[in-house]
Amino acid sequence: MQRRIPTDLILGGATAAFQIEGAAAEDGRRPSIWDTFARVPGAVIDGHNGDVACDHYHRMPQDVALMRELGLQTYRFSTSWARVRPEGGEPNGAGIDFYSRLVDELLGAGILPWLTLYHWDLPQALEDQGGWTNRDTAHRFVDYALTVHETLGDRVTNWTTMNEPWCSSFLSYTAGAHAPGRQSVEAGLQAGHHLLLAHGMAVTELREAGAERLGITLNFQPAEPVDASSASDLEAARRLNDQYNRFFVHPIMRGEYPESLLADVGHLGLDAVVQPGDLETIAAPIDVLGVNYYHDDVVSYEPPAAPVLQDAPTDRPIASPYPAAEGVHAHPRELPTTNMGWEVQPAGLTKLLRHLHDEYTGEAGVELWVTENGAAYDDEVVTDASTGQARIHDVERVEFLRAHVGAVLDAIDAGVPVKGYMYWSLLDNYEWAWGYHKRFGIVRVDYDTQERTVKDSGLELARMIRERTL
Ligand code: GBH
Repeated sequence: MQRRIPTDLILGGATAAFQIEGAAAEDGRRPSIWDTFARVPGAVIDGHNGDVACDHYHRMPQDVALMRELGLQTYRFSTSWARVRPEGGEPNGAGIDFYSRLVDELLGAGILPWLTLYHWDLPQALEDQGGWTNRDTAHRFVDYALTVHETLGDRVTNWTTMNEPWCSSFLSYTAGAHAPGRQSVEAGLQAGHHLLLAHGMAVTELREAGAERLGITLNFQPAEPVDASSASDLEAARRLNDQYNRFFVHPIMRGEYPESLLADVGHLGLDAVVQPGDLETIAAPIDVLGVNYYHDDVVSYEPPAAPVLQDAPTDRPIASPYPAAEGVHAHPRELPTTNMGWEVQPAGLTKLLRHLHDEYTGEAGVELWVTENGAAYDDEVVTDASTGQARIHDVERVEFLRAHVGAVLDAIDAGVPVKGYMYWSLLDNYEWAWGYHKRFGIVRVDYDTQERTVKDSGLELARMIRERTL
């Protein structure tokens, strides 16, 4: 049966600065922690780095023209702190100018700019002073946010402080899987709290500076017990949900860390880092909660500790990102998986949106937007016999996209007013520790020629936007 896509559901695509821009040393940009990390032997598969990436920095007008051709309604991108305040200190006009031109191009193409200030690329100079374990970094973040707002505030209405602070803290400072590659439970907890603080302070200051709509994007990976009658399985799901899914949303929406979470990790370094007034700052009212959803999990508790990150890209040892939940073990289900090994479970998205609406955003009047959802597949380029043109029949991604937009429609039908859906990603790009090996794009990038080819999934998203049907 054909379904209608409501006209007020905004559809688009997402990217992030480090993953697409390249031009790592141009116009005053200085290294970020990802430039450094990519050069640590074994940190990133095949030592891939972001020096060139999709060369978007030089091809931005063409890329926006492509978005216009697809009819995207919104484009979610991030600004690079290492361009705007290269050492974390003085602003750099040339760096800011790039985003000013990008915003002009987008507005000229009738595309709503959706700006994220921090998508993991901390200036290395700030990491050298402790990075997110240092409370001062939160203040530097506010300086940076205000600089971007000064230039773009007249044209950008949607401001997202952070993308997935769980990744910038626990995956980066505790597991060591992401930059800066530290492996300390205490550092992860400090980073988590300081990211929250930076978010709250920036929301307050940006609001005062006149920013219209403010929010944050969080990643959710809801956990359910393998056996709901098993006390240890229930406890496993509870721990994972606290540490992964509630660590950020709960203080932002409720002004406190969940008590059960504090019981797990408070004594490991979280209690020590929270100062009076912090939680009030963190709970500064927001307008939008961005939801990134890839998959959910079914878990059990199995001592001795089983590693949670089983799909590490290299041989470099990676620690558990879940302090006090090391024995939590995810169980594969009978579900199709993507090229990342992630299970495809669209129903989990509907459930998550309903949960967030009921638990947090509904009564607070905070809008829900799906700011990321997507899949990596091994795409094959074929040549169309009649036209001689390159084609990418990414059947699985088309299915993935359709199923997840359908899951959003299910949530809307259930009374959750979801406002938008951004597919991750517009372009194939630098997939962090997996380098260029994983392709999430609805547009293929040939990394030898930098040629872009719209995949069937891109054509399908364009069709959905045009015809408003699923
Ligand atoms: C997003 O992160 C990022 O925002 C984006 O930059 C990235 O390119 C995109 O997704 C695709 O990866 O089950 O223990 O192995 C995704 C967040 C966090 C989702 C880790 C999968 C697996 C943890 N990811 N999670 S585990």
